[in-house]
Amino acid sequence: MFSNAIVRTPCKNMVSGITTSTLGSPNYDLAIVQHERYIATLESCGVSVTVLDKEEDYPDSTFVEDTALITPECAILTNPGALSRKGEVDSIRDALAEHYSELEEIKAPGTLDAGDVMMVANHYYIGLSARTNPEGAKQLIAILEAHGLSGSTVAMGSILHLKTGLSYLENNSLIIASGFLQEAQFKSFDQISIPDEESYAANAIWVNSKVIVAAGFPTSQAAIELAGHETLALNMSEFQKLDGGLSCLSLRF
Ligand code: CIR
Repeated sequence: MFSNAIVRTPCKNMVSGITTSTLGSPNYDLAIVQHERYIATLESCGVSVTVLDKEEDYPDSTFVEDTALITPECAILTNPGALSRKGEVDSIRDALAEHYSELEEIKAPGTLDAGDVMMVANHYYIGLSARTNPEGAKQLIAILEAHGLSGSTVAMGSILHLKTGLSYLENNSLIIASGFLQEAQFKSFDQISIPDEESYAANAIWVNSKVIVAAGFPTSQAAIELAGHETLALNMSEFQKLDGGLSCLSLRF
């Protein structure tokens, strides 16, 4: 169960955020409305949400998930793979210091975006992406093992982050995009397969027995419900324009 979440209000400079999408520039006012609904939905699931001030120096700073990995045993600050995002970690350090007396850290030359890390009970799957390098993954596995946890790496194709294509919904239930269907590490999960034309729907979040999904992907939402999950759908259009999904917008613990 999650009691807390940390989010950050999008900054106006989000329009200069990193993206590979061809969906156009985000509408800032609409992004703020979507972000407020995201917060309200987390709160409706019983989560207390800390909202950090926007940081105009960091266009992608609303995607707080990438800056830290929070486990039940420890919190780990990352060294984000994109140069323009490294400075986002400083204020997350301050926010997490209120909850954790000791913070672990991924250090250069290791890089890691926590969007590449998927927690399944005590095990952490780490995607080797353009943002997360083998050294970053190695450091993370060493930190996890020091705290009685474990990690393994996952080869990735062209998607941004591991959790762009995978979402764990507890009780062995796994949303999976087609690019991961052949991966041996995921064969034993109860898979909810996402059609390629709805690939954005592969990023969803389990929050206290509800699953928050992106609105507008009816086949995927129906498949998630058929697997026994109660869904809450949110319009994410302005964050999708920056390659960001539901998980990216919060740190949940
Ligand atoms: C980036 O490219 O870093 C941002 N525009 C999107 C980050 C999305 N975060 C995530 O998937 N965890």
